Amino acid sequence: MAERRAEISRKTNETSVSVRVDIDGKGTSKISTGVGFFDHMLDQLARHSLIDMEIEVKGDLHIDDHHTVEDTGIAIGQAIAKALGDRRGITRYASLDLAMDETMTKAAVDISGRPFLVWNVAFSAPKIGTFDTELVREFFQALAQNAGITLHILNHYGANNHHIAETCFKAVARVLRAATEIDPRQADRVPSTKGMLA
Ligand SMILES: [Mn+2]
Repeated sequence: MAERRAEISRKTNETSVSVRVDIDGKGTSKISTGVGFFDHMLDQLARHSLIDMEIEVKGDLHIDDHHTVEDTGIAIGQAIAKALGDRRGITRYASLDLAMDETMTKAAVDISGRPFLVWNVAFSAPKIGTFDTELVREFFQALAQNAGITLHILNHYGANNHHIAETCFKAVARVLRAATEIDPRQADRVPSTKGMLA
Protein backbone atom coordinates (compact mmCIF):
# COMPACT_ATOMS: atom_id res chain seq x y z
CA MET A 1 0.00 0.00 0.00
CA ALA A 2 1.47 3.34 -1.07
CA GLU A 3 1.62 6.10 1.48
CA ARG A 4 -1.32 8.43 1.22
CA ARG A 5 0.34 11.69 2.14
CA ALA A 6 0.50 15.06 0.44
CA GLU A 7 1.61 18.60 0.91
CA ILE A 8 0.14 21.73 -0.66
CA SER A 9 1.48 25.27 -0.50
CA ARG A 10 -0.68 28.00 -1.89
CA LYS A 11 0.09 31.70 -1.93
CA THR A 12 -2.09 34.52 -3.18
CA ASN A 13 -2.25 38.24 -2.43
CA GLU A 14 -4.80 37.38 0.28
CA THR A 15 -3.35 34.33 2.01
CA SER A 16 -0.38 32.06 2.32
CA VAL A 17 -1.43 28.52 3.18
CA SER A 18 0.57 25.36 3.76
CA VAL A 19 -1.12 22.04 4.43
CA ARG A 20 0.22 18.55 4.99
CA VAL A 21 -2.06 15.54 5.33
CA ASP A 22 -1.60 11.86 6.02
CA ILE A 23 -4.82 9.99 5.28
CA ASP A 24 -3.62 6.95 7.23
CA GLY A 25 -2.67 8.92 10.31
CA LYS A 26 -3.81 8.98 13.91
CA GLY A 27 -5.69 12.27 13.84
CA THR A 28 -2.87 14.37 15.19
CA SER A 29 -2.90 18.01 14.22
CA LYS A 30 -0.83 21.14 14.36
CA ILE A 31 -3.05 23.99 13.28
CA SER A 32 -2.54 27.71 13.17
CA THR A 33 -4.83 29.84 11.01
CA GLY A 34 -5.00 32.93 13.20
CA VAL A 35 -8.75 32.29 13.68
CA GLY A 36 -9.36 30.64 17.04
CA PHE A 37 -12.75 29.12 16.40
CA PHE A 38 -11.64 27.80 13.00
CA ASP A 39 -8.55 26.19 14.57
CA HIS A 40 -10.88 24.46 17.05
CA MET A 41 -13.03 23.13 14.17
CA LEU A 42 -10.00 21.93 12.15
CA ASP A 43 -8.70 20.15 15.24
CA GLN A 44 -11.98 18.24 15.32
CA LEU A 45 -11.72 17.48 11.61
CA ALA A 46 -8.28 15.92 12.05
CA ARG A 47 -9.04 14.16 15.32
CA HIS A 48 -12.20 12.42 14.11
CA SER A 49 -11.09 11.66 10.53
CA LEU A 50 -7.79 10.20 11.82
CA ILE A 51 -6.18 12.21 9.02
CA ASP A 52 -3.02 13.84 10.39
CA MET A 53 -3.03 17.53 9.50
CA GLU A 54 -0.44 20.25 9.69
CA ILE A 55 -1.94 23.55 8.67
CA GLU A 56 -0.31 26.94 8.73
CA VAL A 57 -2.07 29.99 7.36
CA LYS A 58 -1.23 33.66 7.24
CA GLY A 59 -4.25 35.49 5.90
CA ASP A 60 -5.58 39.02 5.55
CA LEU A 61 -7.47 38.90 8.85
CA HIS A 62 -7.45 42.70 9.02
CA ILE A 63 -10.20 42.49 6.36
CA ASP A 64 -12.12 39.54 7.80
CA ASP A 65 -11.79 35.74 8.10
CA HIS A 66 -13.31 34.95 4.72
CA HIS A 67 -10.18 34.49 2.57
CA THR A 68 -8.40 32.59 5.33
CA VAL A 69 -11.25 30.10 5.79
CA GLU A 70 -11.95 29.61 2.09
CA ASP A 71 -8.30 29.24 1.07
CA THR A 72 -7.65 26.79 3.89
CA GLY A 73 -10.59 24.72 2.60
CA ILE A 74 -9.13 24.83 -0.92
CA ALA A 75 -5.70 23.69 0.26
CA ILE A 76 -7.02 20.89 2.51
CA GLY A 77 -9.20 19.71 -0.38
CA GLN A 78 -6.27 19.74 -2.81
CA ALA A 79 -4.07 17.91 -0.30
CA ILE A 80 -6.68 15.20 0.27
CA ALA A 81 -7.20 14.75 -3.49
CA LYS A 82 -3.45 14.49 -4.06
CA ALA A 83 -2.97 12.05 -1.17
CA LEU A 84 -5.79 9.81 -2.41
CA GLY A 85 -4.17 9.56 -5.86
CA ASP A 86 -6.27 7.34 -8.15
CA ARG A 87 -8.52 6.44 -5.17
CA ARG A 88 -7.74 2.77 -5.54
CA GLY A 89 -9.17 0.51 -2.84
CA ILE A 90 -11.22 3.11 -1.03
CA THR A 91 -14.60 2.36 0.56
CA ARG A 92 -15.90 5.42 -1.32
CA TYR A 93 -19.30 5.95 0.38
CA ALA A 94 -20.19 6.77 3.98
CA SER A 95 -22.90 8.54 5.93
CA LEU A 96 -23.53 9.21 9.57
CA ASP A 97 -25.87 11.03 11.93
CA LEU A 98 -23.83 12.68 14.65
CA ALA A 99 -25.30 13.81 17.96
CA MET A 100 -23.86 16.42 20.27
CA ASP A 101 -26.02 17.44 23.21
CA GLU A 102 -29.22 18.92 21.69
CA THR A 103 -27.89 18.95 18.10
CA MET A 104 -28.08 16.27 15.39
CA THR A 105 -26.31 16.57 12.04
CA LYS A 106 -25.98 14.18 9.12
CA ALA A 107 -23.05 14.02 6.71
CA ALA A 108 -22.94 11.82 3.62
CA VAL A 109 -19.97 11.56 1.27
CA ASP A 110 -19.11 10.00 -2.05
CA ILE A 111 -15.37 10.17 -2.79
CA SER A 112 -16.43 10.33 -6.39
CA GLY A 113 -14.21 12.75 -8.29
CA ARG A 114 -17.45 14.73 -8.75
CA PRO A 115 -17.33 17.90 -6.66
CA PHE A 116 -20.69 18.82 -5.19
CA LEU A 117 -21.87 20.31 -1.91
CA VAL A 118 -25.44 20.08 -0.68
CA TRP A 119 -25.72 22.36 2.35
CA ASN A 120 -28.84 22.16 4.43
CA VAL A 121 -27.78 23.90 7.61
CA ALA A 122 -29.17 27.11 9.07
CA PHE A 123 -27.61 29.10 11.88
CA SER A 124 -29.79 31.25 14.11
CA ALA A 125 -27.09 33.89 14.65
CA PRO A 126 -24.60 35.54 12.27
CA LYS A 127 -21.65 35.02 14.64
CA ILE A 128 -20.15 32.44 16.97
CA GLY A 129 -17.99 34.73 19.11
CA THR A 130 -16.20 36.72 16.41
CA PHE A 131 -16.55 34.00 13.75
CA ASP A 132 -19.03 34.50 10.90
CA THR A 133 -21.33 31.46 10.80
CA GLU A 134 -21.73 31.77 7.01
CA LEU A 135 -18.05 30.82 6.66
CA VAL A 136 -18.81 27.24 7.71
CA ARG A 137 -20.55 26.70 4.37
CA GLU A 138 -17.72 28.48 2.53
CA PHE A 139 -15.22 26.07 4.07
CA PHE A 140 -17.13 22.93 3.08
CA GLN A 141 -17.81 24.29 -0.42
CA ALA A 142 -14.07 24.82 -0.94
CA LEU A 143 -13.27 21.42 0.56
CA ALA A 144 -15.78 19.50 -1.59
CA GLN A 145 -14.80 21.34 -4.76
CA ASN A 146 -11.07 20.80 -4.34
CA ALA A 147 -11.09 17.29 -2.86
CA GLY A 148 -13.35 16.15 -5.71
CA ILE A 149 -16.02 14.74 -3.42
CA THR A 150 -19.80 14.87 -3.25
CA LEU A 151 -20.68 16.05 0.24
CA HIS A 152 -24.12 16.47 1.79
CA ILE A 153 -24.52 18.09 5.20
CA LEU A 154 -27.92 18.27 6.86
CA ASN A 155 -28.61 19.66 10.30
CA HIS A 156 -31.70 17.85 11.59
CA TYR A 157 -32.06 20.10 14.64
CA GLY A 158 -30.08 22.00 17.24
CA ALA A 159 -30.22 25.18 19.27
CA ASN A 160 -26.62 26.16 19.96
CA ASN A 161 -24.68 27.52 16.97
CA HIS A 162 -21.31 26.33 18.29
CA HIS A 163 -22.76 22.82 18.47
CA ILE A 164 -24.31 23.08 15.00
CA ALA A 165 -20.96 24.10 13.47
CA GLU A 166 -19.02 21.53 15.48
CA THR A 167 -21.33 18.65 14.50
CA CYS A 168 -20.80 19.57 10.83
CA PHE A 169 -17.02 19.24 11.23
CA LYS A 170 -17.22 16.07 13.34
CA ALA A 171 -19.74 14.36 11.07
CA VAL A 172 -17.70 15.19 7.97
CA ALA A 173 -14.58 13.95 9.75
CA ARG A 174 -16.19 10.60 10.53
CA VAL A 175 -17.52 10.04 7.02
CA LEU A 176 -14.17 11.01 5.50
CA ARG A 177 -12.51 8.47 7.76
CA ALA A 178 -14.93 5.71 6.73
CA ALA A 179 -15.00 6.52 3.00
CA THR A 180 -11.22 6.85 2.59
CA GLU A 181 -10.59 3.61 4.50
CA ILE A 182 -9.22 0.81 2.33
CA ASP A 183 -11.86 -1.85 1.67
CA PRO A 184 -9.97 -5.15 1.94
CA ARG A 185 -12.41 -6.87 -0.44
CA GLN A 186 -11.46 -4.53 -3.27
CA ALA A 187 -8.11 -3.15 -2.19
CA ASP A 188 -6.59 -3.37 -5.69
CA ARG A 189 -9.52 -1.87 -7.53
CA VAL A 190 -10.90 1.59 -8.12
CA PRO A 191 -14.48 1.26 -6.81
CA SER A 192 -16.31 2.42 -9.94
CA THR A 193 -17.74 0.61 -12.95
CA LYS A 194 -16.10 3.37 -15.00
CA GLY A 195 -12.73 2.22 -13.70
CA MET A 196 -11.74 5.68 -12.52
CA LEU A 197 -12.67 8.19 -9.79
CA ALA A 198 -9.93 10.79 -9.77
MN1 LIG B 1 -16.49 23.08 20.81
